[in-house]
Amino acid sequence: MSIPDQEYAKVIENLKIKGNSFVEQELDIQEGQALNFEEYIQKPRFAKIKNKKYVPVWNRKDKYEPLTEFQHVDRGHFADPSFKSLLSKKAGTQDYIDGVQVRNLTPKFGTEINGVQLSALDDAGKDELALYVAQRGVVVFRNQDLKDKRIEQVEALSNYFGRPHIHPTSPTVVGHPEVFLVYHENSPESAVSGIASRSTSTLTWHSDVSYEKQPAGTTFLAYLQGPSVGGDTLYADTQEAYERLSPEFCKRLEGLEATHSGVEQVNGALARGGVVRRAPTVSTHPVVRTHPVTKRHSIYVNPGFTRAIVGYKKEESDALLKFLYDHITKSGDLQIRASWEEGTIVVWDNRRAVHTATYDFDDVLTRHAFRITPQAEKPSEK
Ligand SMILES: O=C(O)CCC(=O)C(=O)O
Ligand SMILES: [Fe+2]
Repeated sequence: MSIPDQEYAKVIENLKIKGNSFVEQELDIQEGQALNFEEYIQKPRFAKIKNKKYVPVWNRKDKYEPLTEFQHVDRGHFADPSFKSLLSKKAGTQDYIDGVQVRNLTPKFGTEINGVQLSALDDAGKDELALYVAQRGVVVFRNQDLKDKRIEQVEALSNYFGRPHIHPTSPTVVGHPEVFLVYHENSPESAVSGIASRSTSTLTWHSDVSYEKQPAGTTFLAYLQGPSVGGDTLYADTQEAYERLSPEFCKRLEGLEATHSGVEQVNGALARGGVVRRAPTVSTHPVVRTHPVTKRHSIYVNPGFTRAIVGYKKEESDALLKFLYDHITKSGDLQIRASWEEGTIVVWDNRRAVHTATYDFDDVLTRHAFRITPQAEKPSEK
């Protein structure tokens, strides 16, 4: 169900009334004559940003129609499971060539790789990446040069794995709305102290854009700068979480569906005078989904966007979701934490891994990363 047009018009009207409390007028990059990106990136607000190509923009003029359905064929289907293009195994052996280091972070979930350059992968390597990430859930690649390449190359990578998603509310890169930015700066709105004053924890577990009809699949987050320590991203394995449930409990979940909502995210953007590019969506997805390539099941609910179990009374829905969230987010033995360095790219499969940023660092810092978010198939239980 998407929000009807009249509702959307009200939302936009509200935005105009609220004005620009957080995103000042000068941050509106207009098309054509008003665009002067050179001046914009020199603003004192952005002085601490190292990679000016990725300076955040919030363009109020960007408006998009509701997303349409498309057919997704996962690249993992085409992969050579020996991973010889991705990991450059020596012909006929299980050994990696010199310089490629592969270290599993836990037995079943998460791997760190050094010595593979994602920007240089050929199509066979990219297909293997899709499969490898599906099999490991999260893969941390160090020393990546993608941030120094043309943004067109970043977009092409996104396009390869699915349909690049344009986020309804997050900052983007001028001229490249498919590039999603994580941007934390020392402003009252984003300060860690602000978050900490509202909540005892800064964690916000979610699977990216699960409110879309076809949510994210193989997803990349590339780090540009941030604290020397802290700001790790936590990931939890919802496939392992499913496999730990009793057969009786799995039967209870069979056939259940849940609603996922993007409305609150849009309302949050409106409340701070932010950008809304598209009317928010609410989708219904199975509680257990099957990965199209690995055929493994995972629990597809998350505290960030899931709202209710379809057909359950409120108390029943709240109780079941609370159990599933606790099981996933409090089981440290199915989680990893990814630490970041300039040039780290983490690739994860949003069908399997839920994640959260951590705001445990000094709030005077700029934390800056870009994400590409290819949309995948409509979640399906079978
Ligand atoms: O900032 C982070 O650590 C993660 C942000 C996030 O949730 C994302 O990029 O999908
Ligand atoms: Fe996320």
